[in-house]
Amino acid sequence: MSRPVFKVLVVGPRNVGKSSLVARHLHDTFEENYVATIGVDMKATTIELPDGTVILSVVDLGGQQSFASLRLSFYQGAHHIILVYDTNDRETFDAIPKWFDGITKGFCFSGGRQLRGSLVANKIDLGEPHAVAEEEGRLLADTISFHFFRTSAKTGENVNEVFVHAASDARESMKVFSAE
Ligand SMILES: Nc1nc2c(ncn2[C@@H]2O[C@H](COP(=O)(O)OP(=O)(O)O)[C@@H](O)[C@H]2O)c(=O)[nH]1
Ligand SMILES: [Mg+2]
Repeated sequence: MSRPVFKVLVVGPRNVGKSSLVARHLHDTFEENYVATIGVDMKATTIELPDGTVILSVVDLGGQQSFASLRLSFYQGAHHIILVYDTNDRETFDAIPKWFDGITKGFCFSGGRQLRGSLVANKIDLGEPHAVAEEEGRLLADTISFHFFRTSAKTGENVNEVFVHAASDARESMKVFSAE
């Protein structure tokens, strides 16, 4: 039986932990030393859902401004967007609406497809008080109709949940789509 493949993008400002979340999910590892993602990194992962296996093609997009037009081309056809900020760095949270706008512009709405995604508050292991309160994150997630997660790539808390949700949400979107 063929397995459905869904395209998932991990996006957001630099240094928030995008690549770390992907590495935690894929290899269950964590690296303290920062290595900037140059351009784009693509990985595939298999997710077992209760009603079948799906494959996610995970695109980890470098946050540098010079890659803005490259990013735009990747947004097209994405099934789920994982938008990440650092819960201890307010600037990264304040930048999220701008990122969301960029995604909306690049995303192709053809055929009535909806933009679906998750808003991820990462680095919750760094302790209270966080620069961005949990409630603010939830409110923003509600505003853009994204699912909200609080994660730590360092401890692994909630990381797999994000990818499992992305997989089931992506598949759900296809059901809605094909039912129309
Ligand atoms: N304490 C802590 N540090 C993290 C976490 N996630 C990432 N980092 C660190 O933050 C830095 C940036 O991570 P990286 O994944 O490269 O960010 P990216 O630019 O968004 O891909 C690295 O030094 C990571 O070790 C986390 O959940 N907790
Ligand atoms: Mg990176």
